[in-house]
Amino acid sequence: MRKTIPTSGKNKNFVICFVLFSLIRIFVAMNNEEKDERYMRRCLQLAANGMQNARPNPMVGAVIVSGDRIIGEGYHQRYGEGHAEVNAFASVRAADEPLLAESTIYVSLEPCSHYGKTPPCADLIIRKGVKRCVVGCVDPFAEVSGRGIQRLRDAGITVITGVLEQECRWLNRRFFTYHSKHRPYIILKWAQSADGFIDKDYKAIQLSNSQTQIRSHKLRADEDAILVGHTTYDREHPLLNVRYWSGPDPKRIVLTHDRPLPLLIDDLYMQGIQSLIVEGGSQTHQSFIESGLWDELRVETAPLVLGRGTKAVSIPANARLLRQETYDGNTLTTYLYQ
Ligand code: AOF
Ligand code: ZN
Repeated sequence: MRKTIPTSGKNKNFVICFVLFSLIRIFVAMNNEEKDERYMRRCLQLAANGMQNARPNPMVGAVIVSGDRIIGEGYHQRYGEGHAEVNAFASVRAADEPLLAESTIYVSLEPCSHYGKTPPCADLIIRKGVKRCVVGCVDPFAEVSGRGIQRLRDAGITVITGVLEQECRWLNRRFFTYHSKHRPYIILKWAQSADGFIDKDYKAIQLSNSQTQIRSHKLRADEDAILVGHTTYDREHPLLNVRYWSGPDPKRIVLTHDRPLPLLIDDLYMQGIQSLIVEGGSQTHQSFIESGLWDELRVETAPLVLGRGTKAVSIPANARLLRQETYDGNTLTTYLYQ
């Protein structure tokens, strides 16, 4: 026989209140999460403006929010100059300064805790008296690496971490690879025919079109160094500079037998080079792949059948397709190491 527990009117009211209260809490939490992501997206948008000029520093964006209004925003514009947080605070109007005590600062990278070219941003945030800080990702730089977040918490600021973490790390993939793997971010890049040859009868042939050439030159302007094997160098004497885009030329490197790959990569690390494009040929690509020294593959495929020549390397089994784009008949496929 089933027993029923008698529920008094008071108890019923209590249960209803509890359920309502829990629902409101869930709703508020979901709303906060959505809001945090929205403002972190704005940080990422701002940060990306630092491409080219911020390096070797990371690209960082910061947004200061009071209620539902952005009262300040900024990004790290140029190496050696103010960090994102400094620029965001500087943009707050005098009339809005009193709102800082009730505000949240969003930053795509952990605020720094060290004296570099500029004083610690964590101290600035504490001095400005904001009550909450939302961080995209932890700074991998050994001098910071969690200390900025700790300093904010010790000062009684509520710190939320890991909002859009993957996107924040992806934006600074060169900086992250450099500081955590102690080597540059490596992009292997080549152009091939539809039947997988990188030249025609072992002689160089133009496979890119004018649109993909522009993209290649933008890539050169965005990365620190570019490398070719000695065979390609002797055969083609490539210029490897930026001509169809604007920006700095990458440092040019030729891979020779007298410098084994691990030594060369160590050397680039010591020189502070955070990213490297490897343009080939196939033997050079093969040695990078065999050593597991790559992060990204960029393959351009032209709609041509060549039949004979040097074969492009095969896409390794651990490559994950990221995207495919077509420019005037040529396909650009990007893969990531996984
Ligand atoms: C931040 N906000 O906007 C950036 C940070 O030599 P400095 O003073 O410019 O410091 C460079 C280091 O500061 C850099 O390696 C990285 O760890 C951090 N970058 N930190 O709080 C920023 N760009
Ligand atoms: Zn800083």
